[in-house]
Amino acid sequence: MNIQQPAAKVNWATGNLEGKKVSKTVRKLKHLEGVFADEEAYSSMDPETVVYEVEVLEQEQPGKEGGLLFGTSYLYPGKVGDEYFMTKGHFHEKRDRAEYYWGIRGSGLLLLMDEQGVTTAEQVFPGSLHYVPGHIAHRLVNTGSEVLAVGACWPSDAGHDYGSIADRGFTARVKESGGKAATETG
Ligand code: PAN
Ligand code: ZN
Repeated sequence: MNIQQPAAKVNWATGNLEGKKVSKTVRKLKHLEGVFADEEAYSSMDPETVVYEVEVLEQEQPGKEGGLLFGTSYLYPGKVGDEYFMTKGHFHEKRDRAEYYWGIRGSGLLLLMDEQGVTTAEQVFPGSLHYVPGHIAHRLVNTGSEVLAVGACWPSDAGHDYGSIADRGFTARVKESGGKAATETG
C-alpha cells in the first residue's frame, strides 16, 4: 500500500493552514464599504488597512455539491469609530447549507441573524464551537485586543450571498461602550 501525505497541515495553536490547495483572501477596509456605521470615521482611515484574512483548503472545487471546504479566518483587532472590526457576513447562497465555526485564538462574538432579521450573538474564545444552521447569516466581530482566529468547515456548494447583507445589513452592531463590548439593535 502506498501511504500518502495528508491534504494539508493545520497548526492548531494559530489556525494556520499549509498545503498545495490552500488559497488566501485578504479583506482591507477598501473592500468593506458600507459595512461600518460611522462613515466619517471609515473615510478618514487608511483604505489599505487589513481587516481580515481567510485561508481556505480548496480540496473540492467551490460550488461542487457533496464536498466540504475548510478554512481559518484571521480578524485583526481594531475599530471604525467605536465599532469593532468585523467580517462582511453572509447567508449561504444555497440557503439551507450549515457550517461549523470554532474559536482558536483571541476573543469576539459570532453574530447570527435569521431571515426575519432577528440577531443573536455567541461568545467566541479558544475552544468555543458554533453550529451555524442553514438560513442563518453569520458575521464575526473581534472585540479583543489580539487577532481573532476562527476555524470553519462548510459544504463546498454553499456559496456566499453578500448582497442580502449589503442591502439590509445585520440588525445588531457591536460597539465599544465604556471600555466594554456592547451590542446595539435596531
Ligand atoms: C467563512 C467566512 C469568513 C469570511 O469562511 O467566509 O469568515 O467572512 P465573509 O465571507 O463574511 O467575508 C464562512 O462562513 N464560509 O462559509
Ligand atoms: Zn459561511
